[in-house]
Amino acid sequence: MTCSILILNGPNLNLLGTRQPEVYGPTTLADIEALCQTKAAALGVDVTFAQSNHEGELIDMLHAARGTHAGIILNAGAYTHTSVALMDAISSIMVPVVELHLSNIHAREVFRQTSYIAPVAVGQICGFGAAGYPLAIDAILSYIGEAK
Ligand code: CA2
Repeated sequence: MTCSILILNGPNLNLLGTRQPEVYGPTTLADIEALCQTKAAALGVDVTFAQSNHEGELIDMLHAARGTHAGIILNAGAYTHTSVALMDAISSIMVPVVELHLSNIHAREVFRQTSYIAPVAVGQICGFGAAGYPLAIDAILSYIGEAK
């Protein structure tokens, strides 16, 4: 069966490429999805790409990943720094999660240096801009043993 990966993006990431390019780069979320689909096709895996500005919807999508996706790449946006609910959802689903950020959250404001996702993720990639997404696909596939 083809390995399926969920790439989940949180609040405000739908605005990528339209504002603050000095922080998040010029690439739009649609460009990033295209990058991920190209990478996935080259590796022979399926990628489902999604974005929501709503915490509960992100939690619903994490729950729905059980039995559907072999791994998850999560850029939880600002919920990274606030959401015990997302942390609990990840703990409960038994699907490995790679935490991803465009920016290097450790080199930014102090409040961004705390992640509620990190303790329940298998690892974190941050600071590489849009290029972090294909890196995260390699990372999650390596973790689940599907590395090509
Ligand atoms: O670096 C990342 O990927 C972040 O997850 C992005 C979040 C931020 O709150 C995290 O601390 C780090 C913010 C995404 C907001 O994206 C925008 C894009 C264009 C214009 C405004 C916001």
